[in-house]
Amino acid sequence: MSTTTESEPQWDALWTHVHLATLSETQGYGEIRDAAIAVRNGRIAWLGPRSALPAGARAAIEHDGQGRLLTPGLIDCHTHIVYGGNRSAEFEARLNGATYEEISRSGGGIMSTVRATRTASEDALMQASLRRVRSLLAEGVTTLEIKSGYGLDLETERKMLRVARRIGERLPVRVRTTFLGAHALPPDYAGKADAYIDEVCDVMLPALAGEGLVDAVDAFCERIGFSAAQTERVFEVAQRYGLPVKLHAEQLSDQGGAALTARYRGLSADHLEYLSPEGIAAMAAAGTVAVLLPGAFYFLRETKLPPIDALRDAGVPIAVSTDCNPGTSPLTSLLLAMNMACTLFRMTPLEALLGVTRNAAAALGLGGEIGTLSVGKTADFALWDVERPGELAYGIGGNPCAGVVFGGVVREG
Ligand code: DI6
Ligand code: FE
Repeated sequence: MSTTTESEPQWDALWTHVHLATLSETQGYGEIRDAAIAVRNGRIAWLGPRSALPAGARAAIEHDGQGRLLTPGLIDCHTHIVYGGNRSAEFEARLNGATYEEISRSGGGIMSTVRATRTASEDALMQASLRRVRSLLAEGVTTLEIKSGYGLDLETERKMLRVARRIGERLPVRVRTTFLGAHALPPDYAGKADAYIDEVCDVMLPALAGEGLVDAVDAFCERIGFSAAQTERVFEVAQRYGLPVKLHAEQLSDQGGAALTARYRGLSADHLEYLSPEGIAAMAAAGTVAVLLPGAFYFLRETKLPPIDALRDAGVPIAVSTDCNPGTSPLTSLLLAMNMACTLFRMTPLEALLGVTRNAAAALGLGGEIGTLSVGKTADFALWDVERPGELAYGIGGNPCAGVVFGGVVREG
C-alpha cells in the first residue's frame, strides 16, 4: 500500500453542480439535486448532496456540471450492429408494392445480409459498424452488446465477433459479445436444421468460445428459426462452456422459449410479444430479464403488444434496447427506443430509463458493475441538458447528451 501525504487529493476527479438520477433506489429515479460525485481508480468513490461533501475533500480534477442531469451511462443490451450492406432497397421495393415472396425469391431478406457479411472484409465490416456504434455513443451509451448471426459459418461468425471485440478496443465503450450461430438456417443446410445445429454445437461454439470471442449465447427460437428442442441443444453446450444464455423468444409466436431460457437461468428473454403467463412466471422465478425491442415492433408494424402489465405485476425486470439490425430495426438511437417504449408499449419514462441502465446491466450479467450510480461501481456516466430525468424518454430527435464519462475518464468527441 502506498503512503499518501496530506496534500494529495483522495479522488481522481469530482463533478459538482450536478443533478443525479442514481437509479439505485427501489422507487423513483433516486434523484439528488445540487449533488457531487467523485471518482477514484475508475470507480465511483463518493456521491451525495454537495452540502454533505466531506470537509477538506479534494480531487485532482474538478468539473463544474453546470446544473446538468447526470445518469449512469446508457446500456444497449441487444444489438446486431455488426453486419454488411443494408436492406434499404428491400424496404423501398416493399413500399413500391413488391410482395415478401418476390423479395425472398430475388434473394432478399436475412440471406442478403448473410451474403453481404460473408463477402465484406473484416476492415470494411469494422468501418460500417463503427459508424453505427458512434451514433449510439453520441447519445450516452457506454456499454453495448453485439451479436453474431449473419455469418452462419465458422469463418464469418468469427469475423463478426472479432469486429465486435475490436470495436471495444477502438472506441471508449464496453462491448459484450453474443454468439448467435442459431439465427437462421444457411441455404446449404436447407431441410437439415438438425445438422446445422450439430455444426453450431460441435464446431462453431467450441471453437469461438475457445478463442475467447464469446461472452454469452443466443438463438432465434421461432417457427421460422429453430425449435425449442434445437435451442435447448445449443443451451446445453453453452452451459458446458460456462457461458450464460439468452433468447430471441416469443417474437412471432409462443414457442415456450422464455420458460426454456428461465430453466437455464438465462440472463434475458427478448422480444416477447407472444409471451404466455407460464413464461412470465418462469422468468420471474428465475430472475430472467425481459428485453423489449420497440424498434422491431415499430418497423414490422406489429400490433400484438408484449404483456407489459403482467410482466410488471410479476416483478420481472424490464430492459429496453435498439435491436439494431438491417432487417427489422435499423435503429441507432437508444433514446428513440426509450421514447417508443413509452409511446408504443405504454412504459413510463422511469421504466424506460431503468430499461437502458439498471435492468439492461442485469440483462448482460453486469448488474454488480454498472447500471446505477452507486459507490464501488464503474464510473460510467452521461451528462444531459435536460431539466428532469423524465425528459430523456420524451424528446423525438435531438440529442441532449452534453458529455460522457467512461471508466472515470471524460470521453472526447
Ligand atoms: N429477430 C429479428 O427481428 C431479427 N433477428 C431475429 O432473430 C431479424 C434479422 C434480420 O432480418 O436481419
Ligand atoms: Fe434481435
